[in-house]
Amino acid sequence: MPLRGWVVKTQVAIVGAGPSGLLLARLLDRAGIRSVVLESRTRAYVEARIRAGVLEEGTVNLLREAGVSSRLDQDGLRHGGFELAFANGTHRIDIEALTGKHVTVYGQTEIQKDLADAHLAAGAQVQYEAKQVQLDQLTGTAARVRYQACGAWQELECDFIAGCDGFHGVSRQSIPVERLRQHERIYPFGWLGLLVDLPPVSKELVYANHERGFALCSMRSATRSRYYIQCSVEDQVTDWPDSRFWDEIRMRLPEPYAARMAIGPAIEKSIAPLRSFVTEPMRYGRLFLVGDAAHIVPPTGAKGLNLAAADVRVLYEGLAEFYASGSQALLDEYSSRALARVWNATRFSWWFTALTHKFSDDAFAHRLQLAELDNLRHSTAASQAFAENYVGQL
Ligand code: RFL
Ligand code: PHB
Repeated sequence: MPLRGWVVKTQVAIVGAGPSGLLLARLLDRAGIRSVVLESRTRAYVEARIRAGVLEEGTVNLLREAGVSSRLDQDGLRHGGFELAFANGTHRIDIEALTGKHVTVYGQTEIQKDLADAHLAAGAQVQYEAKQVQLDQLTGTAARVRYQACGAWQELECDFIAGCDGFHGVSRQSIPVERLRQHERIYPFGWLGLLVDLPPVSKELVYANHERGFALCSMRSATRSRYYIQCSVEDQVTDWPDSRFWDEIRMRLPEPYAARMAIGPAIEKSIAPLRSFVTEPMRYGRLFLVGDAAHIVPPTGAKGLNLAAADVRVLYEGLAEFYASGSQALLDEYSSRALARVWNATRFSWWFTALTHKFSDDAFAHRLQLAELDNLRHSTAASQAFAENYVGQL
């Protein structure tokens, strides 16, 4: 039976040290608001996960406000457009000309390291390997968080809990089911991702619609490429030796791209299922759900991390106002403000996935996709709507 430790008082308990948890912790710390971050995994595990790569301007601005952008400002790649590949050709969406905005390519793993380094440098800590996290008294006068660390039970008493613990975390599950509405779409395929230390096939991202399935050419730097192909949900990584991956992705790209693609041994390969998922509301008493704990979008629109950062901004503004003036007005608006953006990104990610992926062998459905893609060549209005959604709202 583990020993029982002291009860520690803090203002905000943050569950999860992914990008949303650490970003919130940095912003609160700079505003003089005390927090404790609990993470169930080790720092090395959290930093090894290869995930997002495309940041909206609003996300970059928030990372700047949090004081963690020096490497991002130096190494982030500014992208003013991307390519759509279909019917053996390409069409460029010039997001900069269409919206006046751009996106930044910078890996989530790097953001994760920048945030953790900045947190440590500020003298703050993350409790890694916190086990059996339990949330309690969420509608009482103070919330409680119990967890095991270093062989003992620990307890936090706090004003608020930020549930930043991702889709499989404990926070959402701590809310009585009858108090939540959950909306879900599971897609009948996954993404097989491969990371390789070779220059990307193109200076910009290439999203490909092909009758064999979707493919995406992305990157992390001028010498590191990130590629994805649509695969079956039943597939295992072992079904996809590197040679099969390279053969398949080249078949799904227009000839000139396939011909010049540099191929080599993968340094990481993984399969992610695709889902759309939204929880409403995103608050229960003193608990606020943030990022993937509240919502998941398919990665096609590159919105997951950007939505997580947008939630953090709204929650941070509410907490800052509360601790400055005692007013809960902004905190009371957290769920509705966050959900407006979440539903728009859910709509866009679903639409972009439907436009580019193979759902069945139905040739009619594929012809409709090609007609909609072709319409982007001719319609500035359609291209502009696409570009506005891709760069996101500020
Ligand atoms: P995370 O990153 O899942 O972090 C949650 C953290 O909580 C910890 N945890 C717990 N801690 C304590 N107690 C518990 N009981 C806990 N349970 C879990 C976990 O260990 C973890 O450290 O959620 P967060 O912070 O909300 O961040 C969300 C983003 O990670 C996610 O939305 C993006 O990665 C999604 N995503 C993309 N987003 C973009 O904006 N642009 C992209 O280009 C993009 N590409 C992607 C993606 C996600 C992908 N996969 C693998 C799902 C590409 C892929 C392939
Ligand atoms: C990535 O580089 O991981 C990436 C880029 C764009 C997307 C999704 C993922 O739409």
